[in-house]
Amino acid sequence: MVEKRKIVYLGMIGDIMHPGLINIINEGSKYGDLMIGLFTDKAIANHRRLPYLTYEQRKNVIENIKGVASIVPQEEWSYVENLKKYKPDYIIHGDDWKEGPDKFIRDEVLKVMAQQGGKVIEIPYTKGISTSSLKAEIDSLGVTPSARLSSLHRLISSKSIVRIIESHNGLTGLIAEHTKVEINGQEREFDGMWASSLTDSTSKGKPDNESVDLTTRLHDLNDTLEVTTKPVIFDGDTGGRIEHFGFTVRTLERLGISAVIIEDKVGLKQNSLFGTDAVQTQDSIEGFCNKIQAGKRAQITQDFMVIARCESLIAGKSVDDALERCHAYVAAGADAIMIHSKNKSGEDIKAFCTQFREKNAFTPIVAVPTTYNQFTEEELAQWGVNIVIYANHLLRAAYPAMIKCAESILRHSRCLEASEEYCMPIKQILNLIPGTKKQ
Ligand code: SPV
Ligand code: MG
Repeated sequence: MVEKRKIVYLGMIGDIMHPGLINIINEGSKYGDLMIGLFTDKAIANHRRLPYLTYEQRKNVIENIKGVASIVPQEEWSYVENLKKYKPDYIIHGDDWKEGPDKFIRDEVLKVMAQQGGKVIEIPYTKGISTSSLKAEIDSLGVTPSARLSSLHRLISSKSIVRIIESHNGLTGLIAEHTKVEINGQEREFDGMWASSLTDSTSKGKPDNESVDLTTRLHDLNDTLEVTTKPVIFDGDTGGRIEHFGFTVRTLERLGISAVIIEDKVGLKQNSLFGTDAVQTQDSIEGFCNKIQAGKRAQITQDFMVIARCESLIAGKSVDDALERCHAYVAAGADAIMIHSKNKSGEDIKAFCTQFREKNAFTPIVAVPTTYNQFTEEELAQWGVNIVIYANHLLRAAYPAMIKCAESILRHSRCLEASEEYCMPIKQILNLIPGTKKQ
């Protein structure tokens, strides 16, 4: 009787191939038929930045590597589901998972393999080359406008909720790009940036009423683009005159911006969070649909998104009014909708999302929980929200800190106290910006 060949399982992202990975493939294939568990974008998205290549592109590369017998999708970051499904005789992995954020993954694997009578093979980590060091080098080159532009679409389809934070200059761009926390062994970071009209205007000492013109805002957005690779959603205010909106869309696409959000208001725009305290006029459904269509007609890439923002709840109108408008905006071609409210309870947003989803299962919903900030991303995702925007927090955090520092200098007629209490050390600021120091 011919003995059945053993199955050897190797989990892989397979985005950047290098000799260390080829070494594991070679070693693994010595034990039997090597089955690659190829991580899907969805499996990766909550733990790491999305790969440069799509799943299909990665699959195409890996199935052509000598020693690979088969490829199966690994839909979760955890190996457990696939190990139970395919019951491999061996699993092979680099020994670098013994420490750091992947340690809990290893513990799970050891347990399941022991239960199923399989073996875990750990291959010494190949020194001097790793995916993360190659990735850091690629990232330091930046990103092309088209790769940045299309990345928002991929994030929406692979994450339960996409996490966006405002950036109004290069420094806040760096914060949005690089800030990470580790929670229960998982890395968490922001997925992209919001070019907010409120923070763009406020940081110039101007009101948020479209008095800072588009050219100026785009010029300054370049500072964020220069130092980041993540997608940007542009706050397009009302979108301006219908005749101008198509030009705005083309300009944004050329810069590699992924989406513009325009709000259904006309006339002098004021910030939404004034609610009914400011005179603000909503556009007619027909008028706003025409503007959406003008934007969609103008775009030249496939992936750029025109997102329609509904201000009914801000204007004190009903959830039904918002629903009627948003369904019409989607029918006119909006790629996503943003529903806004300044109500602290969040009940109106929850009711809107739930009812919107009854009729429309897929069109992405964007929420800006500035006032109803008690809800977690997980809760918003349960309501049906796909993108959460933290719209003004970096600027709101910086301003009070700067005021305290300025007051302290005035109070003490010197800067000793301010430096000690409110300032980062000089050494830290000198080294804050990557590439400052000459080697
Ligand atoms: C912005 O950030 O400029 C926005 C969101 O449009 S809000 O300020 O809440 O209107
Ligand atoms: Mg705005």
